[in-house]
Amino acid sequence: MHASIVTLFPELFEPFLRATVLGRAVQKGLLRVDLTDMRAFGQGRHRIVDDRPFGGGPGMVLMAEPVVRAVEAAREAHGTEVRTIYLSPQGRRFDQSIASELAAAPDGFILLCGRYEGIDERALDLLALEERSLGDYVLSGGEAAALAVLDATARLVPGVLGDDRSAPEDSFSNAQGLLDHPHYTRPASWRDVPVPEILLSGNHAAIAAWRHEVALERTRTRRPDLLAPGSAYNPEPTRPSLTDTPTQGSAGADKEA
Ligand code: 9WO
Repeated sequence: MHASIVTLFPELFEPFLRATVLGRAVQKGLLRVDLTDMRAFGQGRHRIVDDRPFGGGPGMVLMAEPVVRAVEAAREAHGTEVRTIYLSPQGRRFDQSIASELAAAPDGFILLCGRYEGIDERALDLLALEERSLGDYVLSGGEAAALAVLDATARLVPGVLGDDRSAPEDSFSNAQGLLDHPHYTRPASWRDVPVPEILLSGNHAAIAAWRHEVALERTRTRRPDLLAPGSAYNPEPTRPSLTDTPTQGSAGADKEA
């Protein structure tokens, strides 16, 4: 996986890449992370990258020119089709399926981190950026979101996690689109609270069924949106088109993947 981060704070990424499983993945050659310092593309002796907003209002706006030149520089290390994501609360949601796509993208991907009040809209248009949000909250910049995207994608690359099974089995990657089941470890009784008895039974089929049931129940109560029609758990059947030639036994078989 090849990721580039375009940011005014490249130094924020270095300790994270050194201290976590991502650092070992870089060492192993499974992961390449390029950092592009937007400041290097700023104007004048002071490398200025921001200016006051037209129309007034508080704060500063990142100028189009340094942003475009920084992203274009980052793009040179990727293929021409490289997916470039601007992390902002105005974006459509980033989710596990996008993480999987990015982890497997042959040209890699670029993450653009904004600061201040945002980026001049003309830069976003010119670069044909894909704007993505991690959730409905405002940060002081895109860097914390970029770290989350890097972490979510890198752990999907085969060999990055110690145990090959760890990634597919947790929430959302469990293919069923359900929340994870609860976890327990020793001691079997802790402060007088026992572990659910079935987990000590050794009956692996019964344990799998119990985990699925509990996962489904907590998804129902905590995240009913994940079970709604059209979700991964409950895919919308595609309507057969009137122009399709009917084939025997195919009714309802053409669900979305
Ligand atoms: C500031 C703001 C204030 C009032 C109402 C809406 C507002 N939006 C912003 C804003 O988007 N500020 C940004 C700070 C500019 C670009 C980088 N910043 C950022 C990225 N904050 N939060 C994110 C982010 C990215 C991905 N997922 C969640 C939040």
